[in-house]
Amino acid sequence: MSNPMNTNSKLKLAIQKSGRLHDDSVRLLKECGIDISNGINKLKADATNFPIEVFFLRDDDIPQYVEDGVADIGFVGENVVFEKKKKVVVTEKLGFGKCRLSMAIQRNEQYTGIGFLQGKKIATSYPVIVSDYLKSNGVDAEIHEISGSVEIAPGIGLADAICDLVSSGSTLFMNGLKEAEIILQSQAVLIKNDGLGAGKQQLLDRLLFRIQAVKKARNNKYILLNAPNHKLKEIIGLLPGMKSPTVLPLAEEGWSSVHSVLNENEFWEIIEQLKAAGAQGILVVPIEKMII
Ligand code: PRT
Ligand code: ZN
Repeated sequence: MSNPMNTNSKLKLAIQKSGRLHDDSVRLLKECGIDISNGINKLKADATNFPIEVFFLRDDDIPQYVEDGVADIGFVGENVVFEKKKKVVVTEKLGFGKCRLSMAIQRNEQYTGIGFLQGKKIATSYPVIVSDYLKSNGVDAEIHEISGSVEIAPGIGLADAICDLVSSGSTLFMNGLKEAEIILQSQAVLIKNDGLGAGKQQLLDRLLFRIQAVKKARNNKYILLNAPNHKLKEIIGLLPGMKSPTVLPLAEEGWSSVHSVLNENEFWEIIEQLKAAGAQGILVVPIEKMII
């Protein structure tokens, strides 16, 4: 039996030191019951209540550290994983850091399809993804790699188009650009080293179990409602639930309380149907963890 306090038996996790993914990465760990609150501003931190050691790194470096086994796993944008092409395994989508990598052109130009880019100059921080994309579409264009403020390139005459990450679209808008083509959708993912040993894999499975419970809970709501007994069958028919809903008699004769779980995507539609079917006193409660 290995000593659980031995560093080698700890799962080494790399997360972004600062930037857009940092807070959500720490929050996800916290929601998984893993506390690293003393470690902020350090290079690494130990969790107090799970055999995990957290490294704080630049997002661009995370795939390399995971490939080399310096870290066993990492939380990083899928866009970075595709760009770096390291030998790592994408294991789980984490549900935050959502964005898309898009081609954008000046607003006053008319986009005529991917052929528009033929012979043009494209500024980007993602030269590998962009070059693969152009190649697979049979387009020959010049790629200018720049590491930041890509959106200003067309305005200063450095490029005809850019390829950059977009979330709200306001950066493009403020720079007189418009989105022309989405190249990929991205979000933060958990990557793991390709040759993780059995002990580490066991720890990762425990962590993944928790992450999945947190993700499911985020996407679902607990719902309680009162229903007249003669409408129960119709109301229960509207509820997907985990198995069948819980039905309890109310003190008032002829009424029952119904408890179930609703997915966020179908939530409002089902609530409307429940009301129309005679449900009353509908309560919706967030779920902290969901294990099914
Ligand atoms: O210091 P370090 O190298 O670690 O960080 P970084 O500056 O390279 O990355 P950071 O913190 O900006 O982004 C980290 C990750 O967050 C990215 O790799 C993506 O996976 C994810 N992400 C999600 C985003 C965005 N959304 C995003 N909108 N990364 C960058 N942006 C930028 C984009 O480049 C553009 O400048 O935000 C601007 C566009 O945003 P909107 O809302 O105006 O469209
Ligand atoms: Zn970076």
